[in-house]
Amino acid sequence: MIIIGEKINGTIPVVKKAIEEKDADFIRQRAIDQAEAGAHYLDVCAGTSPDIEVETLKWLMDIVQDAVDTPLCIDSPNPRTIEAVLKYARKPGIINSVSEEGDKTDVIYPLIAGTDWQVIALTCDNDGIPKTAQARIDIAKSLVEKAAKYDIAPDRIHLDPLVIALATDNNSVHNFVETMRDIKEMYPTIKITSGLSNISFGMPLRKVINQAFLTIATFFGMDSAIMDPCSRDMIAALLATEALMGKDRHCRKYNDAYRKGKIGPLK
Ligand code: THG
Repeated sequence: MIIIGEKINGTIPVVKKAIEEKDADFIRQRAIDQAEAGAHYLDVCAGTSPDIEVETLKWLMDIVQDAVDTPLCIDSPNPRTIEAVLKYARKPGIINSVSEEGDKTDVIYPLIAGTDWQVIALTCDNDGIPKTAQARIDIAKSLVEKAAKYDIAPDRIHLDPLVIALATDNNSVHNFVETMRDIKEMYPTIKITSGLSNISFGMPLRKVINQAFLTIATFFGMDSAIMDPCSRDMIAALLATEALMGKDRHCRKYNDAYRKGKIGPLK
């Protein structure tokens, strides 16, 4: 599993406060903690008002890149923000995200053509998130075909089928798995990604639901996850799932994590 650490996001109240107070130490520690926990990319999202989004994102990017070598996942709903901050990235990472909304692909795809940047592509358009798997697949197709025009191959795309809260749509996980299966059939080298916490919105014991979702999605072939790599419970669920799938030879990763105290009860 490719882990995209989610903890530097201005929509999280403690991070919002750190941004407002210019508390670089707090952001730096979150970067170090996530890198040490094994994150492969670090999501950075300003989550602030649009007028200061670019300067906030640059500030976050500089702190993270001074602290760790982990590549960034630059998270903004505004493609022009991404365009403005891309030059501050010291190595290629992931752009989060494009979709069929507005002119997102027209701005982002040319930016990353001929580079090693990857991109998260959301299956939504100007009408929002479609309800049926088929409508999502149609959007995915269009996003991949447009990327191909810029020589952006499917293996650089993390398709995010945007899982809907289970409390809103009882069929949400079935829909996610079906979309994932169909998209992988069309584009075997594409990556499928998801935020893990959307599924449990409005439910108690959210982490229990998120863990079960991570297990199911991993089993059916999800490639990357936007998640909290510092959560021992989430990492335990992930390592257990990979071991159960026969993807962890001699269960070595699982056993090592236990021995090093990364999973299991705190002693
Ligand atoms: N898909 C894509 N990008 C995304 C999402 C997605 N970016 C944003 C979001 N969803 C993923 N990021 C987060 C970040 C934080 C939380 C959930 C999703 C979260 N944090 C805890 C909270 O706020 O209570 C606490 C975290 C902490 O303290 O560190 O729930 O779906 N492409």
